[in-house]
Amino acid sequence: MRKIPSSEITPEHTYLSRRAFLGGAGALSAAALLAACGGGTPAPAVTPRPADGRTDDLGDPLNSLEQISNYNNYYEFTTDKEGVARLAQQFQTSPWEVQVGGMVGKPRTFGLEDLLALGQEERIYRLRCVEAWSMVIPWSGFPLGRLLAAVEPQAGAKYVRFETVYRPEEMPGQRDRFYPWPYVEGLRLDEAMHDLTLLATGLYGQGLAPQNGGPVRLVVPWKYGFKSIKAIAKIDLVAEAPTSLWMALAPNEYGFYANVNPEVDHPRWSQASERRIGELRRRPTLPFNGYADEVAALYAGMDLREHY
Ligand SMILES: Nc1nc2c(c(=O)[nH]1)N[C@H]1C(S)=C(S)[C@@H](COP(=O)(O)O)O[C@H]1N2
Ligand SMILES: [Mo]
Repeated sequence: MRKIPSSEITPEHTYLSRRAFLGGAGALSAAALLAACGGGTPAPAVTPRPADGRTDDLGDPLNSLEQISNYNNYYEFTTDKEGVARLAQQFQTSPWEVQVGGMVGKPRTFGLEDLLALGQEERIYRLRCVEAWSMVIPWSGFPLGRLLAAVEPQAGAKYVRFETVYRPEEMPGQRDRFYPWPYVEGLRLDEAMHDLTLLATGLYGQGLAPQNGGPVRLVVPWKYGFKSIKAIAKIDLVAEAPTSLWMALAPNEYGFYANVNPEVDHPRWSQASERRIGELRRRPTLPFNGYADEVAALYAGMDLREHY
């Protein structure tokens, strides 16, 4: 099996990263990080520490709003996780439209208000990045299946393709032509219709901040975090499996499925364990990120090593 000792720093982009490092994730002062909390988004309420006493379904505490909003992967802004919040402050999340089309009976453009009208429930999910760190996040949103049902998928539609907004003037990382922007992700239609699959419009009871993918992003809790595409501008029902940005960049490292699987290592590090942000000791990674009871049946009969 592809096995390489894991380390604390195992970024998704490392093998092609000379440019990322040249681009310079400069050292941000603590003051700058704190200052990043204001700006274009509603200021976070008092940050409870540790979190607010609530837990996920496995009894583990929520990560704090401060942790969730200051440690982000969002390559449209920067590859520096602690620098995203500041760079995303000016990002315009309003007005916002999501175009839903492709193989559907009723194509439609949804404004953010239309999305909010589809419901707002809270879902406490683990987010497990392919880099082997994780958090517990209280999202708000609604099952994606509700939106898909509203546009009436046609019989030939087998996959859903998602696209992030393309605004290089606001997203400095998108000016780096090395990446095949815009960010694209995809799900099989049955995965997209699964009740756990969320379109998130908030967290900790607030609107979704730009660094977390505001105003609307996908959350697929049993898959590695990169599937949970941020700042969605377009959703299409399609016949063939879409090629994601990560598949296009490194097909041997990032497959279409990307189900969390402790038994299938990344070519450059182990996936057997992970570091929960805020904890010192690593913890074992769970099959399907702990959601196997709910989702394993989606993959019955599939070789999950082949379909990574
Ligand atoms: N458009 C877009 N979506 C994205 C990413 C990105 O770089 N661009 N990063 C992904 C990765 S690798 C992870 S782990 C999660 C991180 O979400 P968070 O910053 O809200 O914790 O967002 C995912 N969605
Ligand atoms: Mo990630």
